[in-house]
Amino acid sequence: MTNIHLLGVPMEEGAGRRGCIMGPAAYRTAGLAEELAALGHSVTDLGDAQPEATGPIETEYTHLKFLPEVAGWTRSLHAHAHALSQQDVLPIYMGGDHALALGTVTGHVAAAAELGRPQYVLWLDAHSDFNTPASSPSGNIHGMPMAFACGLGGFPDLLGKPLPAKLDPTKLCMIGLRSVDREERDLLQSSGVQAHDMRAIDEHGVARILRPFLDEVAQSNGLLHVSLDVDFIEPDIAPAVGTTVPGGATFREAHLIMEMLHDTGLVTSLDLVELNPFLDERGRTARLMVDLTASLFGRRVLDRFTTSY
Ligand code: Z70
Ligand code: MN
Ligand code: MN
Ligand code: MN
Repeated sequence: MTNIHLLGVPMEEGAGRRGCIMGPAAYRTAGLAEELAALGHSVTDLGDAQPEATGPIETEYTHLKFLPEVAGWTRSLHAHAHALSQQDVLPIYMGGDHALALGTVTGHVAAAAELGRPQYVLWLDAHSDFNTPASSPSGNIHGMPMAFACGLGGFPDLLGKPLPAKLDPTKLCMIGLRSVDREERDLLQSSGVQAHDMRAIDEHGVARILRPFLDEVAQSNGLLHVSLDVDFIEPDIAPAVGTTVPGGATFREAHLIMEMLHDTGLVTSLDLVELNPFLDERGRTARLMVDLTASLFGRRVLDRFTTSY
């Protein structure tokens, strides 16, 4: 039994189009809390977070969109994540666009550093979201959170203070990549991120990619934050997302990852991001995200006492 705390993050300013603000309401309507409770967990819905008020944020990068709004969310979510990590709870951040990870990931990294434990991040996304303000072609800040968390240069004062601790890029594993900008790719590869594109899934399967990373987290007594972007999944089955990229993870690949994560018991926090209910078809994407979350929290077909066939 896990003590799960749900926190709504109705933000959309990091994304290129509107609608993610409705994400938390869609997860509630799709029954996320009820499904997790039905699996035997204790579930508390904390309601929705609010952004901090900020003044104008200085930067030479004038193409950054909604910078004061995103900074307000980053400061608020960093504080929420830091505080939640000091309770005996597993937070689920119901987004909201992926810029929310500017706050959630940096808050968990800061808390892990205080504990003296390594913080790992599993990033399930079509995009690496590893742009810096200088490399970003769009100015959409949801394309940048992992570069920010790893301490790359050029960012304005999003957090209202220096980063308390940087995410070690070698402890960041990305699976599902199929849309990475040119300069972003150079940053990603020179930083040493464990980046896996869709070709890697085709050649090896998700289990062979994920297992060594989970083994590493376990062996180093690490904490594990999972950040699940809707566009990780094939858009034919998960259409409610602003940036659809064909060739995504299948229903079965996505569920297998969730089941493997559950079996390890390693996950300590979770983002559900980029759901845009305005673009959904009769709630199917919201329901799929709820079902995937249920797999991560123990829903299964058969109990497995052995992994060898
Ligand atoms: C592009 C950019 C992005 C999500 C789109 C796209 C980033 N690399 N991230 N959708 N979730 O604008 O930086
Ligand atoms: Mn993303
Ligand atoms: Mn602290
Ligand atoms: Mn994405």
